[in-house]
Amino acid sequence: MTANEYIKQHFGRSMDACTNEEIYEGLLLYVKEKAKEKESSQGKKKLYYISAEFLIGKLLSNNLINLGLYDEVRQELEQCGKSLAQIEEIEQEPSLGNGGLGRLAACFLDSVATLGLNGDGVGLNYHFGLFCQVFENNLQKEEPNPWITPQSWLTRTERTYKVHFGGFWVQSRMYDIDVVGYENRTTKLHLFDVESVDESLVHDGIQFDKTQIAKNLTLFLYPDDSDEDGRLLRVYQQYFMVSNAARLILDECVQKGSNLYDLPDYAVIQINDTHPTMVIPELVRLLMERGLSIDEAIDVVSKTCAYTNHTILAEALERWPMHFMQQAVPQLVPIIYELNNKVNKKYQDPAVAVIDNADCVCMAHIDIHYGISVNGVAALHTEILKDTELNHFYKIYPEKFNNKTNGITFRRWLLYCNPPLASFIEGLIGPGFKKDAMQLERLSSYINDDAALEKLLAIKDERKAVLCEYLKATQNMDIDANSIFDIQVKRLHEYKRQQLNALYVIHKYFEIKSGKLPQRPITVFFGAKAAPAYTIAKDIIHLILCLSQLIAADPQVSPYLKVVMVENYNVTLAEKMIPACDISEQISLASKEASGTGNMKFMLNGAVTLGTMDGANVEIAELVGEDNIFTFGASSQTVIERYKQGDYKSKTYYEEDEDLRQAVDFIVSDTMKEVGSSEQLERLYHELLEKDWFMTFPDYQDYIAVKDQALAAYEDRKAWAKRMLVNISKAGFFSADRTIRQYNDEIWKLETGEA
Ligand code: 26Q
Repeated sequence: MTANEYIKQHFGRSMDACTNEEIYEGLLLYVKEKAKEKESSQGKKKLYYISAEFLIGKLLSNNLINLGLYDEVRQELEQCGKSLAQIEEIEQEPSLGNGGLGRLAACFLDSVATLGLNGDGVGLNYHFGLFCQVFENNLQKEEPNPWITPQSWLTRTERTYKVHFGGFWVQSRMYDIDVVGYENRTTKLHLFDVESVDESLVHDGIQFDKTQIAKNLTLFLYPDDSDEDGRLLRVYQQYFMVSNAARLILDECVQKGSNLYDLPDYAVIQINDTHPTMVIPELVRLLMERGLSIDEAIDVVSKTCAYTNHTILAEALERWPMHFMQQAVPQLVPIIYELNNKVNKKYQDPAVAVIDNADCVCMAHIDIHYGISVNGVAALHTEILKDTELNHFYKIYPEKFNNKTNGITFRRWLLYCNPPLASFIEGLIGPGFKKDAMQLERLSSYINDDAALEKLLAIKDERKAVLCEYLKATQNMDIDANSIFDIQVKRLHEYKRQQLNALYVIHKYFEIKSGKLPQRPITVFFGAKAAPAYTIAKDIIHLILCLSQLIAADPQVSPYLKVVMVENYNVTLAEKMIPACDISEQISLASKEASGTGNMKFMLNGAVTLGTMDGANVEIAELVGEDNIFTFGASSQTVIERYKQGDYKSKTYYEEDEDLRQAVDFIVSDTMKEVGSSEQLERLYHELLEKDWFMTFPDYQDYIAVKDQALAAYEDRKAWAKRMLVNISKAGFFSADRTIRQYNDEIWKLETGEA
C-alpha cells in the first residue's frame, strides 16, 4: 500500500483533499506500520543503551529515508501540490537532550538499527524537554517546550512498574519510539513516564513546584548546570530511569531463558555518562531480591555494565551528597556502602573510593570499579583521562580503558539534510558511500576536476540561499547570501569560548570603523542555549545580541559585518545551518572539549574547520592534513600545564596587548551600554579581566590571525573548493556506523546481523 492509499483508507479521502495536519498524521501512522513490519529482536544478547538524553530530532523524513520510502512519498505529495517540507513543519521537535551527549545517543540508535544489532535505548519521557529559548531585550528567556501531540511517535505500552522512593512510590509506564534502521531492522527507544505527572504544575515560563516529585518527575530535562533544589530532583529522575530500565532488562532476559547468574550472556548495558550510574546498585538490589547473595549480584552486574565518559570538566563529574541518596533512594544506601567497602578493602586510596571525604557518592567511581569498560569519546580525550583525570583508575585497571571516537549518522547529517550534495556525491562515486562511508575517499580523485569543484561551490551557494530564505521566514532576518558564512552553533559554555568569537567580532568592528574593509562581507552566526542558572553564559548571549543590534544599526559597518544569533538553536536549525556553512568554528580551550560532533557534521557538508587542537578536531586535522584546516591556539599540554602552575593572569595579557584591551574595554563602553544592560556587561567584563578561567586571552591574537588567513583563503575559490572536497572525502571515519562497530567488536560483542 502506498502512503496515499493508506491515507485514503484512514481518512476516507485522498491526500489532495486533506489538510497538512491530516497528511502529517496519516504519514506518521503509515510509517509506524511500515516500521513495525521490520521489528526484530533477533539475537540472544541485547544492548541496553541507557541515557538521560536522546536528542532525536524530527522523525518523519528520517524514517521515510531509512525505510526507503522517501522518494515515493515526496512524489505523491508533489502530485497534489504539496512538499514534504510543508508537512514537516507540522511535526514538533522533541527536545530530549542538551546537546552533544544526547545527539550522540540518537545517532548511535540509528547505527545500531542500521547494522542490525539487537539493541534498544532506555530513557525518560520528558513532557517539556529542555526549555525553549526566546530573546527579549537581548536576554535569554526560557519557556516550556511541549512536543507530545495527540498523534506522536510515542506508542503507549502495557509495561508498568511500581518505583519506590523514600516515603512514597510512583507508577511508571513505558512508551516506545520506533528506531528505524537504514534498510535494516527496527529497534526501540523506550521512554519511561510517571503515570501521576501533572503538566498544570508549570507556571511563569519553566517554574514549577519542585517538591511534588510524583507530579513533576518527568516534566523537564535538566540543563547541564542547575540550581540546588533541581539537583535533588535530578537524583529522583535518575533513579526512576534506571529502576525501570533494570526491571525491563531482568524481565526480558528471564523471558529469554536467563537464570540471572548468566545475565552477562543476555545483556550488556552502556551507561551514557554517569547519569544512569544508579543502575549498578539497583540491579544488585533487584538480583538480591531474586535470590542472589550480594557478592554474587555484584559479580554479575560487574560483567554487564560499561561506562562512557564525556567530560573532563571537574564540575560536571557527578558527586551526589549521601543525604540526597538517603532521602530519595534509601534502599540503595546499604548497597552503595558495600560497594564502597569492597573498594576500600582492596585499595586504601581515598582517590578511588566510592564515597569521598565530603560524604558524597562519586558516580564515575562506581562505574569504573563495577564495569567492564571505560571509554573516552576521542583519542585525545581518552589519553587525557588516562594521564590525568582518571589516572588513579588507569593504574589499577589499564585493560578497562579504551577509546571510541564519536561519530554521526550520515543518514540524517548528509542524505536528509543536504540532498543536493548527496546526489552530487552519488553522481561521482555511486551510492556505495551510503552504507560504507569510507567510500567517500573516492572523491579525492576529483581534486583536479574543475567542473566538480565548480559544482561543489554552486551547491554551497544554493544551500546558503536556502538558509537565508528559512531565517527570513522563521526569524525575520535579512542575511547577505554572498557573504562568508562563519558559524558557531553549540551549547553556550565558557569552555567552548563563544566569547572569543565575540571578541573577534569587536576587533573586526574596529578595523572596519578605521577603514580597513574585509574583501567580502562576513556573517558570523551563533546559535546556543545557556543553562538558565548559568549567569556568565547568559551574559555572553547578551553580549552577542547587543553586538548584533549595534552593528546592524551602524551603516559604516553593517555592509561588511553581520552578527546573527539564531533563536532556540535545535536539531531542526542545525539541519539547515550546517549545509550552508563555509567556516566551522570549533574553538574550545584545548583539552576541554571531549570530542565535539558538530565539527564532524560541518566537515561532512564541506565546511572548513577553524579550530583548536582539541577533541576530535585533532583527528580531523590528521585526516585532512594541515592545508585543509585552520588551527590555532595553545596545545592541550600547554593548557594542562598552565592549570597546574595555577598562575594564569588574564590581566597581564590585557595590559600588554593594546588591541585586546580595546576589544575587552568595548564590552563596557557607552556605545554598548546604549543597547545593553550595564549589569550584565560589567559582570562579563570583570569575569574576563579577573578570571578568564578558559583562557581566551592567550589565544586571542593567534585566533585573529588564523581566522583572517581563513577569510583570505576563501577568496581563491578553486583552492577553497579543493579544501571542501578533501574534508568531505575524509569524513567517512566519523560515521557512527564505524563507532558502533567498534563498540560492538570491543565491548558489547553482540551477534551481527548485517545484510
Ligand atoms: C549533570 C548533572 C546535573 C544536571 C545535568 C547534568 C549534565 C547534563 C548534560 C551534564 C552533562 C550533560 C551533557 C554533556 C555533553 O553533552 N557532553 C558532550 O558529549 C559529546 C558526545 O560525546 C561530546 O562530543 C562533547 O565534547 C561533550 O561536551
